[in-house]
Amino acid sequence: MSKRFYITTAIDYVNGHPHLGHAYEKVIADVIARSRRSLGQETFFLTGLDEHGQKVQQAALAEGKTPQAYCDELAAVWKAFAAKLELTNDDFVRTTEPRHQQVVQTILSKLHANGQFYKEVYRGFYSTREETFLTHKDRLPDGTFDPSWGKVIELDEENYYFRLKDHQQWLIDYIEANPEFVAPAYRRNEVLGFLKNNVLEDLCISRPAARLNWGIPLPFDSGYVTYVWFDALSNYITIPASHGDPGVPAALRPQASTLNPQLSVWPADIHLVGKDILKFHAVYWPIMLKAMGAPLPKQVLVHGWWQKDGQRMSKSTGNIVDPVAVIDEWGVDALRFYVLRELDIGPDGNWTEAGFKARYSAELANGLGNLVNRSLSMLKRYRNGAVPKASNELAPEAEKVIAETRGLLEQNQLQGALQSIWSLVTRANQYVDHTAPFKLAKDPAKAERLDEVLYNLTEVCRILAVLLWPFLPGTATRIYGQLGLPGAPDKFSEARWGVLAAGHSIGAPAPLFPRKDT
Ligand code: ME8
Repeated sequence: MSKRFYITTAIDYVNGHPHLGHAYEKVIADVIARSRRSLGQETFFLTGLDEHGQKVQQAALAEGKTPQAYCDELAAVWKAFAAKLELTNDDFVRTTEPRHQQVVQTILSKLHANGQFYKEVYRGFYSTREETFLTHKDRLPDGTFDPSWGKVIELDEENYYFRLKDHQQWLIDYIEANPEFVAPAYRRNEVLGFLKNNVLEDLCISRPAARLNWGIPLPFDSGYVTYVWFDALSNYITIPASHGDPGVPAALRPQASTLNPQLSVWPADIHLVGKDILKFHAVYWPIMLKAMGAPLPKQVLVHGWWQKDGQRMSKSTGNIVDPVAVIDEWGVDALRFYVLRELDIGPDGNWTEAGFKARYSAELANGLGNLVNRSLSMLKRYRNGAVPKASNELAPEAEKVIAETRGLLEQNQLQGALQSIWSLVTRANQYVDHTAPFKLAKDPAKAERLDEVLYNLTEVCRILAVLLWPFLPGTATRIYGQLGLPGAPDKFSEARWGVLAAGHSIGAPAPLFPRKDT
C-alpha cells in the first residue's frame, strides 16, 4: 500500500462558533481532498478542534461550565458544521482526546530525553488574552500596551523552553533548498525575511499548572501543562501515529504492534492554514519535527483572510458572515462556489452580499443551471429523453477544458480550475443560442442536426458534472441523477468525450439553482 496524499487544516479554537473564515479554509481542503480522490489518489483529510489553553478555560468559566463540558458541547456544533459543509474528512481530531494526549506526551518525553528543553525563569509582561509574554517592542509610544492584548500583568515565572535557536540556520537552508515548502512564494519570502533578520527566541513550551490547568500535563514535571501551540501543532502527527502510520517514526507511535499499512500518510502533503499562523507552521513546526526525527511535510499552503464590506469580521461589532445562515438560504454549493471562485488561495478577500448574489445569479442560476436545465428539457421534449447517436462537435473544446482542469487541480489552483470549467459552461450556452435547437425542432428536415446538437449538449452536461464534483458535490450528483446516471460523478477518468451511449434514457430535469428575486 503506497503512501496516501495527506492534507490537514488548522484546528479551530473551540471558544466560539464557526464563521466564514473557518468555512473557507475547510472548503478549500475538502476540494483538494476530493480532487485527489477523483484523480485516483488515496487520500487522508484531517480537520478538528484545538480545545486546550487559557482562552477555552476562561470561556468555560464565564459560562459556569467545566472546560470539558464546554468543549463537548461546542465540539458537537463544530462537527455538525463540518457535515453541513459536506466535508469528506477522514478523521476529526479533538486535542482533549486520549489518543492525541498520549502521543503529545510521548513526543515531549522524547525531546526532553534528547536535551531539547531547559528550564528557566522569565520575568516580564504577559497578555492573558493572547497567552504570550510581551516585550518592549510591543509597547506603544506612550509606554502602554495596545488594548488588543487585553489585560497585561507582570509575571515572574519558571518554565520549560525548547531550543529553537539551535535550528535557525538549518531551517533557512531547508526553506531555500525546498522552494515548495511554503506557498504562495511571497509567504516563503516573508518567512525567510523573518528568519534572516531576527534571532529566534527559544519557544516556551509550558505553563505552570497552578495558573493554567486546562492542558496536557508535561510527562516529566507534573507542575506544568503543555503550551497550547505545542499541543495543537502536534495533532498533525499524533493522529497518524495513533492510527499506526508506518510513516511516523516508531519512537512516536503508541505501540509498534498497531502498525497499519493502510494508513500510511505521514509526511503530510499539505498543511493548509491562514496567514496569521504562518510562523507557527513554517518556523516552529518544522523545527519540532526535526527534533523529533520525523520527516517534514511537503508544503504549508497559506490562504488569505476574508473581510466583510471592507472591514475586519468581528463578533463585537456584529460585522460577520454566518456561513450556516448562508447555507440555509442559498445551499451549501452556492457558498462553496462563491468563496473559491471569488478568492484565489493567497490574497485577502472581501465578502459583500451584492457580490455573492451577482455570482449566484450570473454563474450558477443563469450559467450552469440554465445550461443543464434547458439541455435536458429539450432532450426530454424533442427526443423523449433518449440520447441520440454520438457527435463530436464540442469534443475538442471539452477535451481542452478537461486537460486544463486536471493540470490546475494537480497544482491546487482551484480558482483557475473553476474559471476553466466555466469557459465550457459559457461555450455550451452560446452553442445553444447559435444552433437554436428550438427552431431546428420545428423543421423535420433538420432532425439529424437536432440530434447532433442534443448529443453535444447532454455530453457536455455529463462532463461538467465530473469536473465540478470536487467543488459542488451535491449539484454534480444531481446533474448525474437528472442524466439518469447512477451514483456520484466522483471519478475524473469519466471526464472524456463520448461516454453517453445512444439510446440511454435520462431522468427528470429540475432546476439546480432556483432564481431568487431579491
Ligand atoms: O488559529 N478569513 O484557530 P482559529 C480566513 N487554533 N481565514 C480565517 C479568518 C478569516 N477572517 N479567521 C480565521 C487557530 N481564519 C489555532 C490553530 S493549528 C495547529 C491551530 C483561519 O480558530 C485562521 O487563519 O483562530 C486559521 O487558519 C483557522 O481559521 C483557525 O483559526
